[in-house]
Amino acid sequence: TGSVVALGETMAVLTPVAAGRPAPGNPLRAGIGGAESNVVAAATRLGAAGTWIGRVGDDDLGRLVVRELRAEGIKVLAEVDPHAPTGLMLKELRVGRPRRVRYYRTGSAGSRLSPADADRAAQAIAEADVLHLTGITAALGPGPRAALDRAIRIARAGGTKVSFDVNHRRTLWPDAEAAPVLRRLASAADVVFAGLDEAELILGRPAATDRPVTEAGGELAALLAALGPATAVVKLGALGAVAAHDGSLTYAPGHPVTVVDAVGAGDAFAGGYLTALLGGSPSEACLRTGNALGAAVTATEGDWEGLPTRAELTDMPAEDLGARF
Ligand code: KDG
Repeated sequence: TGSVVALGETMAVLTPVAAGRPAPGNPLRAGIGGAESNVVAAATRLGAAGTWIGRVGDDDLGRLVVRELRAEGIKVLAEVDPHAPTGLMLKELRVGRPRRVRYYRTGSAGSRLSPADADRAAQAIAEADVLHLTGITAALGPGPRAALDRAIRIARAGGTKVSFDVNHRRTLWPDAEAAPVLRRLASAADVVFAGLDEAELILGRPAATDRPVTEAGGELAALLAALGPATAVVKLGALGAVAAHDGSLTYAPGHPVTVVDAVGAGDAFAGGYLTALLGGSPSEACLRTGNALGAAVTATEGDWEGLPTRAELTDMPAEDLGARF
């Protein structure tokens, strides 16, 4: 059912075992996370062939990243950088507040991505059905930004579709600097994913407030598609998502779940959507698969660990998801 390759930074993630600050009595659990590899993990669990291209340090955290991704059946094309450490992310688990992340990634191996990283993986990019990229890589600096451009060029030459998730990270760069770069990358993609606020940012206009958010989101999706992508998806969180595709709009509602950890939900959505798209599913089924995966990850701890396998997804009809978690 198709193949997905992604290029980006994957970091080690430290999560306090219990809610509250890290403390001697509240140890940190080590895991991994990265928007691009989260998407590949989602696709791989649904049966697609997945490849991750990135850089890690010559350290235990880098080995953790590589091992975890390989354990998921993902092909890892990682350059081990002897001059920079693997990036790190700390999850803040405060009682009664949504999960937040704090980055320790300045000067990390992943932030030293460059066009050479795309070149060394050129064959994997050219042979895949979809290349998935995100705005996080663009936020990491000029080298990673150039890596995105090179990867897109290789994909184009090889007939590989380009998927781009805006994934704007305000803690990495300000809106004014990000907007034109994200807009350019979205325009170059075949499939683009954006949250409502991200669509507003790159389109430079607010969503209409005088009609239901599903309609306002549909308008922004159509405007995003007008930038160039054949498919533009605007995610509406718990309300679901709307896609502009081939000149028509499709909406699929989300699933009410108890929120445990919403980080990674957008990646799960994108991975689900892309895998369904590769399987030839119509727009509405792609949205439903995306919504189901987003709900599963939201209802479980971790950025990607709660992703369902194909069998689990089949076992839990989308309509039942809300009741099951
Ligand atoms: O999309 C979820 C990501 O936020 C997380 O897994 C880590 O890639 C990440 C980032 O840069 O925030």
